[in-house]
Amino acid sequence: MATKLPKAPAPAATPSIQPARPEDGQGGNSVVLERRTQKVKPPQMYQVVLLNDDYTPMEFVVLVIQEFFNKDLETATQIMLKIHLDGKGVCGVFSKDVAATKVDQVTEAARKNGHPLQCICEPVEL
Ligand code: TYC
Repeated sequence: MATKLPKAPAPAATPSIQPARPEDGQGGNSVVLERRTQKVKPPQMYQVVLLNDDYTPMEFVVLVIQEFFNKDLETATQIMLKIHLDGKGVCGVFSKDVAATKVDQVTEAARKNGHPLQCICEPVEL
């Protein structure tokens, strides 16, 4: 049975044989690397946002921000107060999967403790 060789990775730029241009100053063929425009874009990122409400205790929101978004007490308190005053605030920016997991974790912790705290994720505008 014939064994398959692994495929070599595609080159970033494909050399092509071009006829020599007069300004090359050489008679033979020259190898030209074609430039390709970069096709790989950075992935869309998502911000996890907490919404204000009138019932969730401030202390609980601070704990949630510390626990799930790895913020120290001072930063968590600042974010909580921003949410309290502005109606919402960003707790962190993540890939889509991680952001969705944070939303689930925060929502579950809030419901388990009987709080109506709302957590959403939204794409980060470029
Ligand atoms: N507004 C709440 C209160 O006065 C505190 C609060 C802050 C609730 C942030 C939710 O995302 C929130 N107890």
